[in-house]
Amino acid sequence: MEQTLAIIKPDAVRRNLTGEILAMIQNKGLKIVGLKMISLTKKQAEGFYQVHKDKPFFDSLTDFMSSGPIVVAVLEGENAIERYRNLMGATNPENAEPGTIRKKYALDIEQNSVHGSDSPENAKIEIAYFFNQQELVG
Ligand code: IDP
Ligand code: MG
Repeated sequence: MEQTLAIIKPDAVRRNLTGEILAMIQNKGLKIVGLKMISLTKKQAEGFYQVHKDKPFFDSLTDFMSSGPIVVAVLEGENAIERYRNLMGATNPENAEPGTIRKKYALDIEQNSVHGSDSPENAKIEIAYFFNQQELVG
């Protein structure tokens, strides 16, 4: 069993897509074992996206991620990281496959509706950024 961190980003929460995106996740057989809605400060968004701090889009990305509520979820299942990345689709929605969340809902390469961890190491770090053990069901 593997766990991964999913985020429904402000562009999607704002458009009332939370339920539809969670349904797409559950329909793929991924189990939600942690879930909450929060608002990130600019500093918290910068902390989460530290790996991108030298990218030209860092300031704009962290403004966007702190522009409104997000929904953070921990997903569990066999091969959950890769399965959820496949469901999300490519970073740029223009390159995303039909049937993916980003193809369906993303507005552009930045406001692309969802986040997902990209490796077991990062999943652990990202889950711990938002959840303590008591907030995850067994
Ligand atoms: P990922 O979310 O598919 O893993 P990353 O390369 O890790 O993509 O980038 C993190 C986030 O930064 C993306 O989801 C997107 O919101 C934003 N981003 C990535 N590349 C660009 C870009 O070229 N311009 C603007 N925003 C970008
Ligand atoms: Mg990434």
